[in-house]
Amino acid sequence: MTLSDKDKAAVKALWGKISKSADVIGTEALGRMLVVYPQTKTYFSHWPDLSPGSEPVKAHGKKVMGGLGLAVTKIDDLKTGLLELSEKHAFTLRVDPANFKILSHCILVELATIFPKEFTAEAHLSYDKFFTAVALALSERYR
Ligand code: HNI
Repeated sequence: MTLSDKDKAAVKALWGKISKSADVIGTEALGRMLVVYPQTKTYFSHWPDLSPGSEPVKAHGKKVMGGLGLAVTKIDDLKTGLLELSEKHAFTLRVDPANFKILSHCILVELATIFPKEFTAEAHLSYDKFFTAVALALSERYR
């Protein structure tokens, strides 16, 4: 998956807005993932409360969006830029990479909900490609 210059520009342009609402988007997307795809709950069974909007969901949503913010700054070399995060998800957390697509989908749904005007089909396409590239970079250390 290669991001064109146009994709990169589209991702960066909308990220300006997204980053201002990152906490809300992260909380909502993570809460949505845990409800719609309950199999993802297994990774967070050590949390006291996995319900939408709970404190751990909020705190973790913030972390995930921080990781995506890092990815935006490393958009020209995601593999290197996300190597440490990949290492962590592969060896310490042992997250099945199939879940990256699931979370990406939930974030896309939130972007469409929160930014109905700005999240055009073109922006959707660029963000879909971006999340695919991020997922691939996060999977780098799995083999
Ligand atoms: Ni993920 C921890 C970023 C997808 C399960 N994750 C993190 C951290 C960041 C992060 C940042 C904090 C790391 C640290 O403490 O050093 N995760 C991301 C990003 C994506 C992603 C950018 C994809 C968009 N993670 C997923 C998915 C799952 C997942 C799809 C499982 C369904 N992540 C975890 C778990 C932790 C985690 C589990 C540790 C959380 C905790 O509280 O123990």
